[in-house]
Amino acid sequence: MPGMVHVGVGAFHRAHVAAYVDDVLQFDPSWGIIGASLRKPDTRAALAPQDFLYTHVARDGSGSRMRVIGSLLDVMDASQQRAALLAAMTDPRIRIVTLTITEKGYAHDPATGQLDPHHPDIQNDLAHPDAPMSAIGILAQALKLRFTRGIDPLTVLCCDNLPANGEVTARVVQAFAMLRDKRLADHIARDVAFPSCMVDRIVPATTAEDRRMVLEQTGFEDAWPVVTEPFSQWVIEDRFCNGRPEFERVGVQMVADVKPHEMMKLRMLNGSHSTLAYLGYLAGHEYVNDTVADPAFRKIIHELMTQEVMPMLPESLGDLTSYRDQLLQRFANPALKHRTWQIAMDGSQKLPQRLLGTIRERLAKGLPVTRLALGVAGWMRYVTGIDEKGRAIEVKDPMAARLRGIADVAGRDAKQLARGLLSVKEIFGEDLQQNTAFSAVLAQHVSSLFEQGAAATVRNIAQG
Ligand code: CS2
Repeated sequence: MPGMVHVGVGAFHRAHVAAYVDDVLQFDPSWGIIGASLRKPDTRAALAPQDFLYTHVARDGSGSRMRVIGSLLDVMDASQQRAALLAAMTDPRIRIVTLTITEKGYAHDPATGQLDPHHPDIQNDLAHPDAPMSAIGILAQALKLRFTRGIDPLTVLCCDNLPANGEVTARVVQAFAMLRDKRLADHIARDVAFPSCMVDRIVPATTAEDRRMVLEQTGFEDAWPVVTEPFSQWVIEDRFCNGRPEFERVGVQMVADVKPHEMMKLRMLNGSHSTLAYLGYLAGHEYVNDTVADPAFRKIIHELMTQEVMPMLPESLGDLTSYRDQLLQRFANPALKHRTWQIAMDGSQKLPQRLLGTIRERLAKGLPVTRLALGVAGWMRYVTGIDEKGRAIEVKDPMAARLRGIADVAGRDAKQLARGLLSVKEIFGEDLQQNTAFSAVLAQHVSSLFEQGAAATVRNIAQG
């Protein structure tokens, strides 16, 4: 029976939340998931012929564990099935909506977390509130229909890698509702729960090779299996407004305040990931595990976490050395082919919570930011769109054109490139461009990346 709707049925959802819910269904069948894809019909097309069942492969150097996930009851293509999706979202049996729509799906300003009312999707959905296209517009419409029909509200559970992700979601949905109808905005503020949560599982995009491996090992042709690591973590704030599964029975941590966990994960895992992605890509590494196999890269990531990130995290988290060591081991997983290019995507939406928060706190205390700034400099060098051999980089980012424009004006002038990109307020806010210590270390790193390349720059810093 359906109990949840999930918006954004990508590989991450199918490897993480859908697997937890599959475990829940063993003892409580009322929480099946109706999925929706907002942009592409491909997930529905692949999974419908196989009844939305798919193979889940968790693997590392020691082997793999396969299972079939049965928690997805349907996957709708929202652009073709909007009415059906809104009908599902207003079904009283549906009590939770989960989201993985990536950072850019929130149509917010990454530096401030506020809704961007000029965003084209938001403009579209304000003009056509009954036929929304964005996740925010769809949520607002579903909440409105439930409200006017007297159906209990939904809990909205954001599962994207944003700090205080529930608060961000609440803020943008309320701001959007306010532009439509104040009564709706008041209802959302009063009655709808938006718990924050921390999600963690590394899930590279599925490849043709993965499909071949599943066929070979199971004898079944699966159009869209997911391949992930054995590790999985989900920490949720226990604030639901209309019931919830007994998540604690399937390994989910239910807590009163998720902030320290989120901060730890975003700054340690994702901060390291982005740093490895930009510098690794520039140094010619296709995968994360190849990048950390290079001792200089491994060393700077170890130092980045130990010296620059860990001292700034809340003391309540305790000793983080084993968390750090486990991360380094997870990055080195030889069975996951996680492309640096995949993680490099959408940097404008990722840098603030992954690297810039720690940088701000350290600068305020006069502490050095050498390695964190190297990650940011790697991003600056990457968004020029030309690699170290003079070939084009396919930079995927909603701000790619604007960033490329700044890079084209700067050419190989490191200072100007750093200054130009630092002035992008949506990423760096107003403060960081005025910090001379930060712009100086950035310009120095960018210059080294231009002159010596990423591999040599990383080696020099690793040697101290
Ligand atoms: C990665 C994340 O693509 C990325 O930006 O850093 O998807 C990362 O793999 C997950 O957050 C791990 O939980």
